[in-house]
Amino acid sequence: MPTAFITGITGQDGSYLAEFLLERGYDVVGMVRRTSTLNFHRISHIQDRLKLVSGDMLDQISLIHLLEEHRPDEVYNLAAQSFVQTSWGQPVFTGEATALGVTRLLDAIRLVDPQIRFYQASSSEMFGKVREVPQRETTPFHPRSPYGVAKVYGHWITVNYRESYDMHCTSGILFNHESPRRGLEFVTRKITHHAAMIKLGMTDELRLGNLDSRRDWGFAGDYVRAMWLMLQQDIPDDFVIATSETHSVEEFLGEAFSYMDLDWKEYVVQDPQFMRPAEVDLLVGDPTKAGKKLGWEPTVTFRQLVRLMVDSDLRMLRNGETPM
Ligand code: NAP
Ligand code: G4F
Repeated sequence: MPTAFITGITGQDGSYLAEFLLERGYDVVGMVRRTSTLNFHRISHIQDRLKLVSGDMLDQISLIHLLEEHRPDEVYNLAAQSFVQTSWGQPVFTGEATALGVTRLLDAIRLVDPQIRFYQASSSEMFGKVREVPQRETTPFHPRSPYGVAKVYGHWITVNYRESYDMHCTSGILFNHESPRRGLEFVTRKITHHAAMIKLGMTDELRLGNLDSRRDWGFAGDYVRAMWLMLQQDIPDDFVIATSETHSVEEFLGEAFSYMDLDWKEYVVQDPQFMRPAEVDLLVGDPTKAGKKLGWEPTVTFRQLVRLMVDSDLRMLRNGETPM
């Protein structure tokens, strides 16, 4: 059985990737950081099939020891301070976790076993103020937040270890991907969760920032499959993963609210606290290379994605479940 080591296993993508790899017969080792209260809600249904181990992207020794002990074949680096808005308030922490954390992990692999295959969770936020539409692997980067800057560092250090040490290091440049397990602070989940609460009479207001920005939103379950496909290639490379469709925040609102026969204009209040110092106005990816080389394509449409998230939030709220 191959062994996979996942950082960020408690997050949205970590939970879907762990499910995916377990189904393929992998032994899955997930790194979690110590917290005063458990936050395993996204992986509680598979927890007995995982090996959860303690470590932190800020702590080099923990990474080296964990790799020495578990000797994985594949490492998926999903851990990051991943919320763009927070990165202005905590730029140094974001740099430590999201940028330098990648080097710590790559160096740990180089020391313990340079044959380990490595996946880096790069981001369409690197394109920022876009220089080309749609964005491809060759589109120049122009990040617009400390998070985006940190991800550019993570991307290039991954390329650098590939070129310097001939290691199997791959960077997946993933566009926004969502699911019922998306954090409540991200705009899609914030919208679907509030729309469901409004439908159930639990609130009558949704406070948002910029409604004009456009994103290429796909389904997280599809995107973790792409991560695995990338590490099965003989030659490591960089891949854009996207749907090639773009929609505005306002369109997402319209889709979610109209699905429940609600008019979003009656409930949404624009609030300056959710505006960003610098915005990424338009993201839309070109996944042609992933289609050709990996045989990857998305299976969930924009409308299906919105509806499956709304349905899940309605169900959770009706059942009194703690939101994921
Ligand atoms: P997420 O839900 O925010 O999960 C982030 C994970 O990183 C959590 O498990 C978190 O642990 C962990 N983490 C944070 N700081 C850490 C540290 N210092 N040491 C160890 N673990 C740490 O993010 P996601 O949406 O699953 O995204 C996964 C990765 O893909 C991230 O790197 C993100 O930046 C990147 N990405 C995401 C998207 C997207 O649209 N979702 C698009 C492109 C790239 P806790 O649970 O303890 O906080
Ligand atoms: O949902 P968001 O916070 O996602 P954002 O900034 O695009 O970042 C996500 O996708 C990246 C990939 O491109 C990942 F790398 C990153 O880790 C993360 O997963 O915001 C989307 C858009 C922004 O333009 C934001 O200004 O929605 C706008 N927005 C408007 N009102 C809001 C709000 N965003 C949030 N989070 N909350 C609001 O109230």
